[in-house]
Amino acid sequence: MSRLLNVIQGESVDRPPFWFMRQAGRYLPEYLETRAQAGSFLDLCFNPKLACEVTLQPIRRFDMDAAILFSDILVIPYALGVKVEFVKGEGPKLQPTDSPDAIHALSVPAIEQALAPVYETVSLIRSSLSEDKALIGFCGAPWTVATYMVEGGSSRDFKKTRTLALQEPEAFSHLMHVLVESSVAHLSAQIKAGAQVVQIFDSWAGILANEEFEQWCLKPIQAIIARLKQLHPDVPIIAFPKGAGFRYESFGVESGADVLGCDMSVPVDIMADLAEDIVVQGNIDPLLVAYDKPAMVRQAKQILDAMKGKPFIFNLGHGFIPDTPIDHVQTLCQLIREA
Ligand code: 1CP
Repeated sequence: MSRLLNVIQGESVDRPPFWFMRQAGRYLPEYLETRAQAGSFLDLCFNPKLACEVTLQPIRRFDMDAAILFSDILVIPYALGVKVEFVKGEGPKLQPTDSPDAIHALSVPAIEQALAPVYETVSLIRSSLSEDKALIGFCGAPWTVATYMVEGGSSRDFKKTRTLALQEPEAFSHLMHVLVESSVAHLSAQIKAGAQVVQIFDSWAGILANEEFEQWCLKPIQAIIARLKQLHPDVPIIAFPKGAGFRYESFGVESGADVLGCDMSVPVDIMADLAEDIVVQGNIDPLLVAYDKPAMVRQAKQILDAMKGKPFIFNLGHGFIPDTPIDHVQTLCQLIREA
């Protein structure tokens, strides 16, 4: 069994398990090579052999305790029939779903068929991965996926999405319903194919106003978790409500998640307190890992020190950025191994 699963199940471990968000990706030369072979980014996501290869690349180099399926949160809109493209240097571009008519035209798709290559990738990874590594599946939280669908891509202020939720609550609720159902089906299919843990990424939870947070971040995630717990009671769930700030504590307890993913705004003493109630994952600043090795070492030691003996998974506060030097990652892994 893997250290990651052991910690989640409350067993003692020799050192904290670790993996990193965006551990596969553009900071690795071998990723760039496979990426160039694959064609478009979505071609890579839907090519089981190549997607399995890029999932395993960081494990070969750094020997983390877990692999995360190589895919993207935007395969859900794709499965819903939305046109999704990844434009070089510009990020994702989607055909906007920004009117009540466009939203009501959406229905929950037959995910297992629509995303069959993803589940084939999961089983290929599981059969290639050693027993002591956990395989993590994932999806985006409904709120975060909805922002990409409504805005038609990344956004600076998310004004269209927040306004739509405010002015067209019925249509927006339908969109969230479709995303909750699709996410349950998608995570469940990943689990059936071999994922042993799943993470729900709410990357844009932090832009919600106080009244909106409960409705559009907490409740949809609670609904997904409650349904998954019925279907797969033994599969642990990590929830990552990025930017949730002072709401982290109540979210941890109320969401029903097994593990609470902390972003880099959460102070280390607060993480230590949170770990009294739930397994905590986090939260070194990926910018330090990329650009300031001495500060990275200091912060890693602080985190390891404060979380020693507690139910804790070492990770970043958000994903690696493409500039991250490989030797900094190696140093970080070494520090964690020696903890
Ligand atoms: O090769 C490339 O140029 C594409 C870069 C890239 C990569 C490597 C994208 C485009 N997605 C991914 C993979 C990815 N995305 C993983 C793989 C597993 C791993 O972590 O190693 C995961 C878990 C995601 C999840 C994802 N995609 C999130 C949630 C996590 C986060 O970073 O907040 C989000 C918001 C996306 C959307 C997305 N995908 C890609 C881009 C450029 C974006 C937009 C980000 C933005 O709006 O700022």
